[in-house]
Amino acid sequence: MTTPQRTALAACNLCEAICGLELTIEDRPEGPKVVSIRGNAEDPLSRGHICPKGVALADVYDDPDRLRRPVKRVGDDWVEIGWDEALDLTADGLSRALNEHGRDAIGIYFGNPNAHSLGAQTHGSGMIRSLRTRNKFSASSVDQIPHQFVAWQLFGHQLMIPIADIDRTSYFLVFGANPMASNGSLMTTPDFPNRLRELKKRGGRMVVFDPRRTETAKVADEHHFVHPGTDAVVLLAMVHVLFEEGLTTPPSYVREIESVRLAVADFTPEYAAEASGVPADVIRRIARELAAADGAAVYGRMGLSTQGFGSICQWAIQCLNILTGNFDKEGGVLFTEPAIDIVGKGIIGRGHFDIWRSRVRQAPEFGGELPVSTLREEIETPGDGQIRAMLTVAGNPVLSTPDGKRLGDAFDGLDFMAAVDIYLNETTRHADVVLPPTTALERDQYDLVFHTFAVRNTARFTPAVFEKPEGALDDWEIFREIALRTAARLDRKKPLRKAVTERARLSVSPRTLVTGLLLAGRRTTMRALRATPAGVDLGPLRPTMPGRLQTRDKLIHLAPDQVIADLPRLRESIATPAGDELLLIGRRHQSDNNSWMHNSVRLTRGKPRHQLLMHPDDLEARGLIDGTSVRVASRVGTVTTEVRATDDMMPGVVSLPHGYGHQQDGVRMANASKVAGVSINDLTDPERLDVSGNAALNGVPVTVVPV
Ligand SMILES: Nc1nc2c(c(=O)[nH]1)N[C@H]1C(S)=C(S)[C@@H](COP(=O)(O)OP(=O)(O)OC[C@H]3O[C@@H](n4cnc5c(=O)[nH]c(N)nc54)[C@H](O)[C@@H]3O)O[C@H]1N2
Ligand SMILES: Nc1nc2c(c(=O)[nH]1)N[C@H]1C(S)=C(S)[C@@H](COP(=O)(O)OP(=O)(O)OC[C@H]3O[C@@H](n4cnc5c(=O)[nH]c(N)nc54)[C@H](O)[C@@H]3O)O[C@H]1N2
Ligand code: SF4
Ligand SMILES: [Mo]
Repeated sequence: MTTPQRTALAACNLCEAICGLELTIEDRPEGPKVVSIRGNAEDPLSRGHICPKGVALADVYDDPDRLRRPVKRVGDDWVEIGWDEALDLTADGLSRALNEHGRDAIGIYFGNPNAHSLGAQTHGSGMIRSLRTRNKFSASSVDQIPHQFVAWQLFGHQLMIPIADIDRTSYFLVFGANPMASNGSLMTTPDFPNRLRELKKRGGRMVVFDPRRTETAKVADEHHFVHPGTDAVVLLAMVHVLFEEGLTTPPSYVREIESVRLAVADFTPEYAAEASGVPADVIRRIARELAAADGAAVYGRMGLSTQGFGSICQWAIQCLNILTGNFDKEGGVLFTEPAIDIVGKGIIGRGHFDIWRSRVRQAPEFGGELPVSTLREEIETPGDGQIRAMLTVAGNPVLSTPDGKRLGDAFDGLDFMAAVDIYLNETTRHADVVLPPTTALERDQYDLVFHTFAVRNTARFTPAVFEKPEGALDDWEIFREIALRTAARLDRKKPLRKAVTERARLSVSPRTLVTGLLLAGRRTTMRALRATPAGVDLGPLRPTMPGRLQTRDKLIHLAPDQVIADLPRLRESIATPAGDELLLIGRRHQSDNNSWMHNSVRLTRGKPRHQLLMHPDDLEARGLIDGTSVRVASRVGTVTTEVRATDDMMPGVVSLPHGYGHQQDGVRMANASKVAGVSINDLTDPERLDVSGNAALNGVPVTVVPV
């Protein structure tokens, strides 16, 4: 007898592409089983796209390693406990730190999957605020803070990030991004391969700058190697050429153009060529092509934002878009008009900078967060304001932030640590209690974040595919309970009436909130979205300037002080010779998902991909042999791993993926021994920061020697 099958629509929450999926489900006696997953061709944004990770979404749901009930640490063991006990333990630990040591005694780290969960978006910031601390950290400062820092200064809001109009552009200039593997970031572009094919069919071109000949570089019309960390001078030299050759056509609402001209005056193509390895004539030609193209978009991502000059890079990119007349133009870069407008409606604040600083290093906050590179010293350095208790939510900073392993050691010195997470991993294993929420298929999803960064305006509400298992909690319910139970234990209790309104506010479900926000936005309704579960198409990106600008005078001031002031540091860094060290950069693979999908057997099958990639000439110069073990050392640490020779690497540059280096001790991962590799973040350096406070994960000087 065959088990009856049914289909259900789901939204993939594993990367920024937010693909629509169609699941085939068998309702077996022991419970529902997803038997296959494919892309939903009806989805107006993802158009049927799916990648290997999307297929593995069901593995998370089924994974025996995944936590389904809270656990607490008893000696070296983990014991399952009930929710009440777990939430009380958490509130006890957090409130004790607050009561005994003051408001900054709690440290909070929010990881990447929070951006992909509706409940985390609607209720996360409420919980964080209730804990009052200034010691707030997140994965943003190992990721995209330079984009936000520049958007805040140029456009008046940290999330006003111009999106490349990939579906209509005729010239796509890409620095330090690998959308063929990542499916785009701060540019939600599901089905990038087909979108690129269409671009080429229109006669368009893609040009890529990357120190590795990546999957994206290989399908580009043109690829140029660039020395890690020197993109800023290449971009500024392109701006220089625009002025030199009279190619600037900025819109009327842009000011301070003369200041930009002066700032880039000595960044000549010849100077840039010497620093970056990109020939001066290439820099000149591309600047001219940008100005001449009928719709060109300049885009730079992780390779640019996580280097020492991420903010200068992101600023220079916007200068190129704006000065060539490609800003707010079809085929250039445009702002989205999402059905729920988190920018225009002020749901997320504009941003601010340096209103306070970290206690030990005096690093400025951005948007209320401190650089995660300063977290360890805030835990380890005694004194007023020292972090005594930690709460991590959907993050694995031991593998994902600089000098991560030592951060893990620091966690062991805390009075208390709680983690909201679905796995016992390198980070959560240091906690006293772990609280696992429901996962993607068990909760409603509306993407508040990534519709804002998508290459087309669409809206989609996906109800939970599976009912919440008996006794399980969604992340927003966990946040509500942590907030309320901790508040109830504080020495100076809030008046009761306030606690009641607080409970009421935190008890409104994400679905209800979305319904209200859609009404206010007037572009579509929950009813319409329920009737069209594949998603509603709201059309291509449109010009919205200057009306949508969030700057107070509705003008763009193109020469922001905080970025211009960093130019001397750039010049100095270029003057310093690199010696005979190699520069380490990161990479992503299509079948890896930051640090957390390695429990999936289907994603970890096949050839190992953890190796250090190195150019054959660099191997030879060191007497190294392809495939053997090497010792890689930086200022911060040393790791031993295998080296793989490939001329896809620029000579002088080596690459390791992040999210590897799983610890077998205390981590629940049946697959752990099958996933080789080391953590790149045992080499990256918490002292290397961009002016925005973002970590400079790329371009780390290392030496490589035989073992
Ligand atoms: N060297 C180097 N370092 C990097 C990068 C790099 O390119 N190079 N990339 C950086 C970038 S861009 C990012 S975004 C960060 C990511 O850094 P993090 O956000 O710190 O780490 P993730 O690997 O995304 O870990 C996600 C965690 O969330 C848990 N999780 C998954 N789903 C859920 C859920 O629904 N709810 C809850 N509560 N938990 C869940 C997983 O078990 C895992 O522990 O890494 C950064 N680190
Ligand atoms: N399959 C998969 N997809 C993902 C993720 C994943 O883990 N796996 N993670 C998601 C997340 S959280 C993010 S933030 C996005 C990131 O999306 P992308 O930014 O597209 O992804 P990366 O692979 O980090 O690309 C960075 C590129 O920069 C290059 N690079 C390094 N240093 C430099 C430099 O100094 N200059 C230049 N020009 N290039 C440099 C690297 O070689 C690499 O090709 O991907 C998302 N999508
Ligand atoms: S590209 Fe893959 S991981 Fe990203 S949303 Fe689509 S299916 Fe999920
Ligand atoms: Mo990221």
